Amino acid sequence: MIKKNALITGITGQDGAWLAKFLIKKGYKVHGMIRRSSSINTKRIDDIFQEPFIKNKNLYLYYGDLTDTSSIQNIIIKSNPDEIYNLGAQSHVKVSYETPEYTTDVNGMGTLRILESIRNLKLGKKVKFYQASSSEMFGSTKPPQSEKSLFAPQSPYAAGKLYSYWITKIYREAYNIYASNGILFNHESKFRGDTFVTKKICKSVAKISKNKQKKIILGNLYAKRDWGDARDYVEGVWRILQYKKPDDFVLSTGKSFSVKEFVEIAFKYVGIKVIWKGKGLKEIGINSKTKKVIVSVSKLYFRPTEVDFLRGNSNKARRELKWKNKINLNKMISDMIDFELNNL
Ligand code: NAP
Ligand code: F7E
Repeated sequence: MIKKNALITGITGQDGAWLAKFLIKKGYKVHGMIRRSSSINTKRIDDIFQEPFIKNKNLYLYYGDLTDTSSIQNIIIKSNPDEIYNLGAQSHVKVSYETPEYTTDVNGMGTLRILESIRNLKLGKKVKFYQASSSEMFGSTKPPQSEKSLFAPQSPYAAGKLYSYWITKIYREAYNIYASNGILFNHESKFRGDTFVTKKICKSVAKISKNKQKKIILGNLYAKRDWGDARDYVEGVWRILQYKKPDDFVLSTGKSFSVKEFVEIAFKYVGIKVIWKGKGLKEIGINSKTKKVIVSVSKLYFRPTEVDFLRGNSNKARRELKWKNKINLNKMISDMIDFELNNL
């Protein structure tokens, strides 16, 4: 049987790594775009890495960048993909305020560059394209947010993603390209980047429980997010490209928790109960047994504009794709903390 070729941008990131492993298990040949970095950035895919000269390889890596059209075209030609998953992005919302132009170039124009390459190379009939759209595009729109909700982006990150969402739809309709958006709500795992709130909390909780760190300093404790597990979500991403026609789908759990509730669940897992005192920047979390301060708040981690409340409605994906999330929040958090404890 001829193996399908999948090209993944962002293969070194959280979702790229999980998706690559998932597709290889499904029998795909996976091709990934990686960026040159002064320090090695492939740790999440080291377990599936294969030397360049081995026979019957199922993982191929190419240097490229979403800001570099020629590299995108060359990688598409070399990898001859049946499916392209565009997961590459400057994905940190807070950082997008500090690098708005770069973030827009990668997250917005990067998508256009791939779609234009598909069009110029006349691959419209052959290749399926997936765009990693985000619940951040809903911004201040009231929950639950679904495919039918209004978009009201609140950050340069979200605005760039919204451009990509629309250009994906436009190329689908204008040029008859199989191009779909997955509008994914937050999803986490042991592979999450260190500066996202869930990873930061789980890593700190593990260290605090072993007396290797005193406290966690956080920003807005009251933002609510619909957190799912990345392992479930990459399966949904694949299902989106197996659907009978190109379309847009929300993937979410339908449950929402505040950052503060996440902190409480994480500490509970290592046997620590948090008692809260104070308000605003003076709010602190205290270890009920030792009476030591283990959580505090700093304005350093607040954003110029915040998305207060995200909770998705993924009925369409559940009905049409037969997708469901299997890993609940407690299991996801305990897996993330166990990973950090093992690392200590
Ligand atoms: P991530 O861990 O930050 O990974 C981002 C990936 O993009 C990394 O491989 C990174 O490479 C690569 N990248 C960054 N800039 C690039 C550039 N200029 N050219 C080529 N590649 C570049 O993000 P993630 O959590 O896996 O998310 C995957 C995608 O889904 C992103 O597009 C994100 O915006 C979107 N999304 C994520 C979530 C979520 O909750 N995780 C929800 C909705 C949408 P390096 O390793 O070299 O930095
Ligand atoms: O923040 C609050 C922060 O950075 C979550 C990306 O994958 O999901 C992610 O974006 C919430 C926000 O993720 C800290 O203000 C409090 O309200 O983990 P985060 P995000 O901004 O929701 C979406 C769907 C994406 O598409 C993005 O690519 O937590 N928060 N204190 C904090 N956040 C961080 N990072 N650090 C804190 O100390």
